[in-house]
Amino acid sequence: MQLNYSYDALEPFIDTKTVEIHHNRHLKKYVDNLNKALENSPKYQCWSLKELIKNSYLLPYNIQNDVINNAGGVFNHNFYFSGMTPNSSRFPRPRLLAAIECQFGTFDEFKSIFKATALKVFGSGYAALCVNPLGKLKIVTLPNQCTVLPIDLCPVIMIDVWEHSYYLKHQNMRDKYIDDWFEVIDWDFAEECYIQK
Ligand code: MN3
Repeated sequence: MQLNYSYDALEPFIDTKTVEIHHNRHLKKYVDNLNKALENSPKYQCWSLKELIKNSYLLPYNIQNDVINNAGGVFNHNFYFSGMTPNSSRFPRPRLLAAIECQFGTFDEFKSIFKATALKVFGSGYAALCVNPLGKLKIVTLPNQCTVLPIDLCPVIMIDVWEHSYYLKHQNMRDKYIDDWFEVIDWDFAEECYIQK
């Protein structure tokens, strides 16, 4: 997946080296490993990431785990990188904002609940604001490279809290990283995800 911003575009919030290594090495590794897992199973190579993740039980047993972990890694990273922009409005767009206010009170209250949730992820994983098929918002955490697809949710915003996402700049201060990530959220993308659900 190509980024639609340069590696240094998210400075000073997310540093150049972190974005470069995260995209060019971590995400690339998931892509390479997924291709490797599927190399002897050509009939599944045309399946989308969503199809692979949701229907992984249909795959040959010996590749199921590799496909779930690596397709999950690609799906989650694609969403994470697509959800950031150097031109953030720093505030949700109208329809998502209305839903956030309806469910959490104010944007600031939502932010503090989301932040507390992202801080509580133990070990490696993600925190996400999702929308369910009825349009209700839900904050969830995902361990490792699990995705929201099997629980029938659509991500709206999602933060990677694996240490490789922030350690070079923020070291052990995940809370500062979460604050900085809030400065680069692409709320136009989030609005689209919310509307399309
Ligand atoms: Mn990552």
